[in-house]
Amino acid sequence: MSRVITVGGAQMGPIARADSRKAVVDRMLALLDTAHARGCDLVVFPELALTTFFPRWWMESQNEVDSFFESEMPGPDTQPLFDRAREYGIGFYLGYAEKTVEDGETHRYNTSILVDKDSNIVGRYRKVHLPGHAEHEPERPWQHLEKGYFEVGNLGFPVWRTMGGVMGMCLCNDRRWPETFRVMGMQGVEMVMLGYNTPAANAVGPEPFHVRMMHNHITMQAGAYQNGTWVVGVAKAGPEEGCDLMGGSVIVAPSGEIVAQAHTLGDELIVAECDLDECTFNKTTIFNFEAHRRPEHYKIITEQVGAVPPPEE
Ligand code: CDV
Repeated sequence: MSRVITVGGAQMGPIARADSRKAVVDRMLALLDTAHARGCDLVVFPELALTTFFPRWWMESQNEVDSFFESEMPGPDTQPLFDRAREYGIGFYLGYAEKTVEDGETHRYNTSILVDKDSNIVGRYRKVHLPGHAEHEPERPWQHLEKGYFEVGNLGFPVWRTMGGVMGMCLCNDRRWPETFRVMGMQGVEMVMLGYNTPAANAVGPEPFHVRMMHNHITMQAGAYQNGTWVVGVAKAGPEEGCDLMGGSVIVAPSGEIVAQAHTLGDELIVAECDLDECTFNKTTIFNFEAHRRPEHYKIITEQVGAVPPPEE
């Protein structure tokens, strides 16, 4: 049986702070229409796809922060997305800010869900590597308050057997950490989906755009190659409320090669036919974990957080 999944990376251009959920969902529906016309089985939307990237503002009012969160999924604004996707028989990945009550306590996560072709939510991931800072840092050109507005995800990096393959998810900054991909690789992942919001410039120091874009791509290419998996990385792009987001969405083959790449900073669908059987070559040769891994030498990775150089002479 064929294990080819036609995947659409639904890059999104800027979302203004004042944009309604309906306006954003209408754009996503248009991307779904294009995906349907191009024969997609699965569409990947960005991180925090339903709103502007709100952690760039310091907000003192929790009510104001909460206006960017969803407390139900699907809710009235997002139901059309689920309905249209089911009509087309398309699964999707969606990043959004999740507000949830667990054991009587309210929690807020930077979340993605995986929705199958029947519009059932089959997977949920909560971002583990939250970048930025928790307090207001007025000297920055823009804030990055993910550590203030979200809790660290509590679900680890699970994978799900669905849509004919082994599917995994992560979000933005997670892609920079090889542990993200390896933990999913250890569960046989065949496609990792991730959305991101990455500024074109570094807020805290000089870093050329081309270097930042290289980091964006090499991390995903390395994750793909070193674990023998497809990686679908999808950006929010373009000038958003005074912050330029880099774009550069890609679909990466298990070889590490980029097979599709966005060329705009707007709403754009990139498409690739992803044969999950292509994962087998790396997984059974150079990265045959069973044959070659040496976990007895890796303990420091899970037992220690920061780097500890040897004492100076
Ligand atoms: N949304 C993010 O996680 N953004 C981060 C920061 C560091 C820009 C990123 O890794 O792209």
